[in-house]
Amino acid sequence: MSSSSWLPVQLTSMAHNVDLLFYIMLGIITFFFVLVEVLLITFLIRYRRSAKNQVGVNVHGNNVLETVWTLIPALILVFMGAYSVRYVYEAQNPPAKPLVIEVIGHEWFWEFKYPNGLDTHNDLRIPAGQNVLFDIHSADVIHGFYIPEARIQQDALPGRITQFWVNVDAKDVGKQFQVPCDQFCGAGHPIMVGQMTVMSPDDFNTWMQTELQKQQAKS
Ligand SMILES: [Cu+2]
Repeated sequence: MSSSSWLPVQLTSMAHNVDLLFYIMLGIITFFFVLVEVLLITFLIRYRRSAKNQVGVNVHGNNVLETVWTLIPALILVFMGAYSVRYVYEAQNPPAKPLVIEVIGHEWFWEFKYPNGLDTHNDLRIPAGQNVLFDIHSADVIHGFYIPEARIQQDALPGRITQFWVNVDAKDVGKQFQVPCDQFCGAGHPIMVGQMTVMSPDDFNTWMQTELQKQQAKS
């Protein structure tokens, strides 16, 4: 997966798709911005008031022109909307048999609950090459669970579960990423950052078991 200097690395195929969508939109927007500015400046100079041209032409409108410049933007917006919605559904509907990790927002930390009962604070670990589904909610106020490298965010709401899933490539094993809260949630919001570590599936299972034993020994 490629990366660029001005966006975070692309951790998943979803990140790749989101960036592609972003660049397509940026391209369309840049094209029309330049077109409009060039025409504006050209017309300003060409039709400015001059000695032989003191009074402007009284124009009452042009139905064909107005229909065209309404229809073209409308079609572009419909295209961008349809293109975006596809990815929203894709992000929220995981492929078969995902590993489910429960994500709970607290003032001001992230709690992660793993399938074997292990419970961590701000320490998120995921196995590479597996579909990992996050079941996200909040114990108090609204938080935002955000993985910048996956280009994906869901609000953590009290009393309601939101979801998204990721599948991280095996080449990213050992890498760590920050998982910040991206909804302002009170005085401790800036320090509400979890750490996500990508592990090999074997290491992940071993880690889950050992941590659970440590946790049980303590209680
Ligand atoms: Cu928060």
